[in-house]
Amino acid sequence: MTKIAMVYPAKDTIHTGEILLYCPLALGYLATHTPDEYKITLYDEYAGDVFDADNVDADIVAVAAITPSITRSYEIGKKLKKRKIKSIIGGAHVTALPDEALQYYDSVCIGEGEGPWREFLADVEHGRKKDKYFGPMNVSLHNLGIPRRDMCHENYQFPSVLTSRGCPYSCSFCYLTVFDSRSYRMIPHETILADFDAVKDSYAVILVDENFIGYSEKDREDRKILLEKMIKRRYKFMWGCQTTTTIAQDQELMRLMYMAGCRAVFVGFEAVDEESLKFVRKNHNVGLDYKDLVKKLHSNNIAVIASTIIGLDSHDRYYPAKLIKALKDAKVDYPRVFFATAWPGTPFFKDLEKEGRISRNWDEVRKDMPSIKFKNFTKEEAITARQEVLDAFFKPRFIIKMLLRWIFKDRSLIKLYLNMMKSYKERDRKKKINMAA
Ligand code: B12
Ligand code: SF4
Repeated sequence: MTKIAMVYPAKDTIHTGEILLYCPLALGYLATHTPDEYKITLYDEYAGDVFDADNVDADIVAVAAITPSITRSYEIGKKLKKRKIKSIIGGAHVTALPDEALQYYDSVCIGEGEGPWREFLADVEHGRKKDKYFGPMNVSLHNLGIPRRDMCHENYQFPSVLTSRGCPYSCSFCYLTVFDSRSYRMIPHETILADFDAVKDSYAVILVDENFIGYSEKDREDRKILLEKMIKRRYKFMWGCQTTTTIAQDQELMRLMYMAGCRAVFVGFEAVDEESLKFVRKNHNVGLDYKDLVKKLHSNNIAVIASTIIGLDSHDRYYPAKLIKALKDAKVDYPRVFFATAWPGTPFFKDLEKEGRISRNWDEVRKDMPSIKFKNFTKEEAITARQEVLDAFFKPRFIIKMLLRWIFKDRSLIKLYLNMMKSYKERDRKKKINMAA
């Protein structure tokens, strides 16, 4: 029997035993598209596994990598090449930089993985190999199937589910822009429902679609039908998803989302001024009234997590105060503040590269660390600016205000919050026991 090792590498395994929120799905989908005669073993280093490339007993190794784990991925690839173990790597980073990856791996998957993976396995079987396997992001998802759930490490707190793929927009900073012909496609309802059935005992589920509601009236009508089917099935879990700001235009959609269990949406605000929005090509947010958007979601009992960026060229030292005010005025429940980050292959990366402002120290290219040369901030100033925004929200007064907002409306989010606190305590207890041992 051919043995396959599937790996999510991580720079370090410091997350061992920690609460990890939601699981990645790439390898779960590839496992579904692997014929039965292969034996698959999962190594998720982010969740605490250690992949020992020097000694692993495998015929094929498949690696799913993101930018901050790429150095570790290449370290693994080097060892596999030495041992002549067949290897392939995929994900956004290597889709942008396939030739970099080919220095360490036999093959690289550019784009969506299921088709290329099947092709790669067939090639290995016939003693052939291609350097680059292409997976266009416009193929039908009718035969996608559901991801193998045993490929989701038990350390993750919540399962992820995907109900659609792709996004036709081109925000300049977005990692997805490296995928060619990335059309928005919905997964067939019966497949999604089978996937929901597989995770239905979870307390909460995270939908990792780029945008759950789609991009047209037709997409939204499809979503409504899906939501009605979910309501009929009476799932008990609550869920959250990512969505664009257009959600507020559709009252019926928000109502059905709540009825189907949605309690929070992660919305890409990105910026609160027109210049920045135009700079990142987030044109659909220009002129938008964030207060009205949040009000409409709140009136449907859906909480709002606002994703924002700090450190764009249009941001000066007054921007943090402006951002705090706008987010507070809008009454967002939870802000996420990320540093402007240049993911390889994106328009933002290409522009900054010409100006010598990007970092190729991939370990540090992540959204919670400054990695580019900002126009108006030093790295230290950018860190202070981000902290200023976070401090404005994560103080007891704000948290109590936010909790009070929900206590009389819908308590499921508060329950989730308490549930997570319980898990964190359990984690600390386990850590103490481990340390004592
Ligand atoms: C789940 C998730 C997590 C989880 C799990 C992380 C983990 N174990 O790696 C949590 C919440 C813990 C997390 C954390 C972080 N994440 Co995260 N996360 C995601 C998320 C939301 C979903 C990933 C997913 O399952 N997608 C669905 C699958 C099906 O798509 P896919 O991964 O692209 O895989 C397809 C193809 O790329 C290809 N493919 C991928 N791998 C392979 C391998 C082979 C062999 C083949 C053939 C094909 C192939 O085929 C797959 C199927 O078609 C994505 C955003 C998104 N919507 O994708 C961000 C994302 C992957 N995360 C990202 C980042 C930056 C992080 C953090 C570093 C955040 C930070 N602080 O900056 C941390 C640290 C992660 C780490 N490993 O060190 C970035 C990566 C950007 C990049 N260029 O690499 C993303 C894209 C979000 C973003 N827009 O910034 N994350
Ligand atoms: S940021 Fe969101 S809307 Fe913009 S291209 Fe990426 S997925 Fe699409």
